[in-house]
Amino acid sequence: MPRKARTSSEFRDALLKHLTYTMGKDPEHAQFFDWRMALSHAIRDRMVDHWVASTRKTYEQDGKRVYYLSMEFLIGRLLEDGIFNLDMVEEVKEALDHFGMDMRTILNDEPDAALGNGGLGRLAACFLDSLSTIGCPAMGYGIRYENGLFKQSFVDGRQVESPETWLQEPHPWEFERPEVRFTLGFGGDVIYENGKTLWRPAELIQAEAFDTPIIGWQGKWANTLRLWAGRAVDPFDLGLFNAGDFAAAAEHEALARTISRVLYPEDSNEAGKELRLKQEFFFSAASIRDILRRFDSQHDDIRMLPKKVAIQLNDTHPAIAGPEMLRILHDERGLSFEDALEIVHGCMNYTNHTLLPEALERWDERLFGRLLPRHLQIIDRIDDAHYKAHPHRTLSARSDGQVKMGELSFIVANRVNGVSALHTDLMKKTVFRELHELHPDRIVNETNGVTPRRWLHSCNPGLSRLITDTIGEGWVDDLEQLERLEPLIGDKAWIERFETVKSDNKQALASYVAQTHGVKLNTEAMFDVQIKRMHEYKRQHLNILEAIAHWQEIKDNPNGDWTPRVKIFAGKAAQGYHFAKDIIRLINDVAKLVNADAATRDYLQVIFLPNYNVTLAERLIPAADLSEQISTAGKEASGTGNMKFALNGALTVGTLDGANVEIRERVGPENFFLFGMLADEVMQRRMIHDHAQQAINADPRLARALNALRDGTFSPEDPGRYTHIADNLTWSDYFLVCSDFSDYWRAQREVDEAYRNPEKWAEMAALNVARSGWFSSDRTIRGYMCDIWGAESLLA
Ligand code: 26V
Repeated sequence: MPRKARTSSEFRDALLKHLTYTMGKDPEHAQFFDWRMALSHAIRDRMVDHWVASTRKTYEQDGKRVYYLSMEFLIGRLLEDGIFNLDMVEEVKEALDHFGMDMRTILNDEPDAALGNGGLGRLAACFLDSLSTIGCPAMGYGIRYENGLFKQSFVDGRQVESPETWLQEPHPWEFERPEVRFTLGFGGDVIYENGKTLWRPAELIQAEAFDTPIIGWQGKWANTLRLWAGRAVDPFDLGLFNAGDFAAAAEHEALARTISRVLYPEDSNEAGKELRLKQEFFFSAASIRDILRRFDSQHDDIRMLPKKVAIQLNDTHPAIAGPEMLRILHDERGLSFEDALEIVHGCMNYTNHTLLPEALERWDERLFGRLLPRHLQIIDRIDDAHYKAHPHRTLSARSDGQVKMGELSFIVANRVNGVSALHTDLMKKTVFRELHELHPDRIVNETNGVTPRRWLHSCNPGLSRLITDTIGEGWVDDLEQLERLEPLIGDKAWIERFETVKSDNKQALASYVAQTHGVKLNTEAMFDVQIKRMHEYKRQHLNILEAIAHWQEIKDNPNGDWTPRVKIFAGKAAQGYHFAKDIIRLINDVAKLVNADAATRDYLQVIFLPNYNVTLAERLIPAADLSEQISTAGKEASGTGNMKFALNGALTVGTLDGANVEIRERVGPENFFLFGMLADEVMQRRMIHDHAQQAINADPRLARALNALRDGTFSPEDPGRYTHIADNLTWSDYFLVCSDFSDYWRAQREVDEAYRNPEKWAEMAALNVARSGWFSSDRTIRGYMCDIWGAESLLA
């Protein structure tokens, strides 16, 4: 029998076996869910073989291991990812065909693992993929949230949140590890006993491990994502139960579970803050214990730790890991404070992901001291040691009644990195200016990247096929090979195939939108896409204001020669961020009016798709013509969506912010629509007290669009609904929407002009693809391995 035929019948048998013995169903009665679970288990079996082999090799080689501590891992769906990474697409299709099942339907049955908010969490997921593809021995540590990021729907155009319940049905990818449990404490006292300082926590809780295998490209290596779940030390108080207090008897259990219940509870009230700090300590402390336990199982000299362990703090959320490790080494293991600090410093590194002042973590020292009294003392000693080494400066982690997690992370870390060239530069000049002067070699840059497996090969099979037909398959784990497409771009037949891929992807998106939302999109029009979290600095309101002005102009001259556009938005707003929620509502109200306008609807459509998540991004990005990356310069640390769009052949309209700067450099300024002030111009502009009014006075289009917000054009039933947005933009406009409006308008008209020449547009788009290879997260991870971790691949 030929090999292929045998393997596919083997896989078919494996699938049937799981349907029968794992799910307890026969093919006649199985539902989609049963098929998906059976398929997931059959794929998982294949992963486990690689996983066990990788783990064994890691122990044998005893090289340096990397531990990536992150409060968020936005991994999305895993089944399709697994099938693609194991290169089993054809085999799976055949096996499902045999049983009369459609692969797409089965894959679409899987819920997203939405264990993250946005960029930071998705980056962590791309990094896991790259670490496994490269064969770097690594482990991700995070929290197994029972409820991931909320679901978003719209009622009368307004965002409504509902809980996300991905764990209500069995999750086939994780292995519960009841034997891996650590008991952790909160509160209590610090006591001094026989010359030793010891922490006696008042409240105890357990962290239980759940492991998910993370398979790399072609299954050559697999690492582990270990997520911690909260468990009660003593789940049930029989004494209370017998005394008749049934609620109190189970209270322990409920409290313990709360800790891993929700992703980022609201940060605006004291109770919420306390729970978040508890979550941070909970997963950091469990991870540190696990790391030390693993090290101890193979070594007996703790001084070797920095040679064997590199820990990466994904933002400051796990920063408490530093003081906790110090506490264990000093208080529990008896090392001198100085030696312990040196060891911790040798292991820890910190990535900063934002310069926004409101997002820099700071804890009230009373709250901090109440939950973690010993850690507060240790932070003081870290400050003292730092001051002793640099006596002429008073830079401390604890000051003004607060514990500053950014400063703490910087002082403890061996390396500190930013996530794009511009952001790293601004870090040195702004938030960490003084610390950078003291430690000029500590800050390094590692520009973000995205995994080409998920963000091209699997989400855009048409383009993937065209690329593979042209240059072979090597690009999937060596993305800079995309350069080899460049000579083909002048080839008419090739560029036509490239155009066909994009138009098929647009068609597919349009059918999906028609089916799910009942809106018919004009696929001849340019698909102009802005998808990301809702935030004033990301300026979705700049985009919609330009759309309003454009609509007004088309209405003035409905027989003009307009370039048709479909403006697509998606993104969630934080529950308590009312201004961002009002921008969503505004976009929905504009969509309602504009899409119903017979005079303009052939030229302009607007749609806001609900519940943006990884899966929706995978549908939208391959279908985009234009990528909106329009943040106020200096505010977006990097962006990673910007890279995904360029890689999938969308052109960017954007500011010189974050990684846009590097994207433009690489794809060529002639293939990028630039507008807006530069980061330093932004700072200058803010000094002008009436910058917004000046901009409005100078641009009648902007004035007219703002008037439409004020006069109730988009909310006739409630004319005052958007006055506050117009007022905000007129009187304060911190993010300089008005000041950048005219130049944005100019860039958008250039976009229109360029789109009218389809051949030229396709060439520019194809150049974006060919020149985006550097934005692979494989390149980013190699940078971390070399500049930060000193880790090596274990693949031959
Ligand atoms: C901060 C806060 C503070 C207020 C309470 C809730 C909350 C939640 C998360 C954060 C940190 C957000 C940091 C973040 O996601 N940064 C993004 O990181 C991406 C990966 O490096 C980068 O591409 C984006 O530009 C950056 O915004």
